[in-house]
Order: sequence, then C-alpha cells, then structure tokens
Amino acid sequence: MTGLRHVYSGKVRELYETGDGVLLLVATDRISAFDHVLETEIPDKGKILTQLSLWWFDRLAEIVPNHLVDAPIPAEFAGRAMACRRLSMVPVECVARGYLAGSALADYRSSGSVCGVTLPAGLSDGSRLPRPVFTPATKAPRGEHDQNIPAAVVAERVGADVAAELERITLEVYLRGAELAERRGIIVADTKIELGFDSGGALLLADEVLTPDSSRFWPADQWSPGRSQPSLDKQYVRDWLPPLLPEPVVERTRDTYVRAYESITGLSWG
Ligand code: PZK
Repeated sequence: MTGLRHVYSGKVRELYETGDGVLLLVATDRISAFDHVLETEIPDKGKILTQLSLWWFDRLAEIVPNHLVDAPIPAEFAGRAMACRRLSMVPVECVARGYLAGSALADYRSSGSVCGVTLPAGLSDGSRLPRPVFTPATKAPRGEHDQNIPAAVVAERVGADVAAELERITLEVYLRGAELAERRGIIVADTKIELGFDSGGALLLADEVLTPDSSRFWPADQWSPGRSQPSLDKQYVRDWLPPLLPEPVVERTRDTYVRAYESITGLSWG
C-alpha cells in the first residue's frame, strides 16, 4: 500500500500514517480477555466497533469536537478504519462512572472511595452511584494496569485549567452517552475516553468512543446490583477459559457486539 506507514500496534488495533500525515486508526477483529489477545478472532468486531464510534462522534459533536478528518480509507481497511488528525494526546485516561464495577469497586471495597471521591456506604457490585464521577487513571505502560488517581494529581500533570476541562468533557460525554443508551435499554456503567490537543491548542475527542471495548454496557432489564452484571461484550469469552474459542462462543460473542451496535443506534447490522 503506497504511502502507508505502520506506526503502532495495540492489542486489538493498529495505527498507520498516510503520506499526508493523516492517522488511520484500524480496528482489527482481535479480542482480548484477561489481558491476553486470544488466538480466535471475532468476525466483524473491528467494523462493528468502528461504526459504533462513528455513530457516537456524530451524536457527541455538540459536546466536544473530534479528531476525524475526511480522507480516503484504503480498501483493505474499509469499514474498520477512521482517518484522524494527529493530536498531542493528553497523558491521562479519562473515565466517568455512573455505576460501581471493576477497579472502582475494588477501590471502594478497600477504602470507601475512588479517586479521592468518598462514596456512600452500603454500595455493592453494580450499584448506581448517586451521581456520575470522574475517575481518571494513569496511562500504564504496556502490560501494566492503569491506576486510578485523584483529580488533584491530574491537575499537577496537566494544569488545573486543562484538568477541569477533562473532567467536564468526560462527564458530559458519559451523561449524553448514558442518556441515549438508556432509551435503548442499555446501561452505560462507565466509559473511558481519550482526548488530545490539535495544533491550535483545542481539546478534541480521539480514539474510539462508547464502544464495548471502552465502556461497560449492561442490558437494563438484567441489571441487579449485588453481583457482577452481564455485559454486552466478551462475557461469553471470559466465561470460556481455553484460548481457542469454540464456534458457538465466537458466534455468541459476535452477536453481543452486533446487539450493542443495533440496540444503541437503532440501525441493523448488515
Ligand atoms: C493515538 N492511540 C491509541 C489507537 C493503536 C493505538 N488522533 C491521534 N493522534 C495521535 N495519537 C493518537 C490519536 C488517536 N486516536 C491513539 N495512541 C495514540 C491507539 C489505535 C491503534 F495501536
């Protein structure tokens, strides 16, 4: 492919640069579980997540501008790539949570708080929080886990003004995303976004947004705090330990991604 330079491999995504300095963010069909990339791919996963991100970027444009640019996508990446402008990425994982799960649940159980925010007593796995909270995390090096940090530490790293903007944008993206998904019967328990500065110093929404790989989506009709919630992603994969997935597990996993896309957008997949 002429003028395409590979710049970075993520666990499930690839980053390329075109001859014009445009970045191509390519979502593969790879799936990771328990910090490992499995040998088995999930057909169309990358396309589904890319199309869901594009759908969200459109809905969130009033809240925050994004990194998308209008540039041709090479045929080999059709449907699974986003052309984006190169940003100077903010060195903080921006997370908003409306429900208690994952690392926030672990922090709550050991300290009663998460990222310096004290939560009410008596919450359990899957509980709705009194209000959504900004729970930033460090970007850990490859192979390590992100670590939750207080908002004050974000301010030390990026300055108080930028930190306040990160919190505002993250909470607004979460609130808008959760509101739209709720109408479709899906709880957005939490979401992680990436932001970066363009050459003019504006903060733009980057990466993928409000996908099952960056968020916890729970079918609302099955929500029942006090246990881990069934989620619209790789639940079947996590419940299946060996690395080679049998066809029914692949099929049901693919179905959950299709269901996330169709439930949220109201569109049909293919
Ligand atoms: C950027 N990633 C994560 C994505 C990977 C890794 N607009 C941008 N400008 C500069 N850098 C990035 C982005 C975006 N989005 C994204 N890391 C850097 C990532 C896809 C594949 F391997």
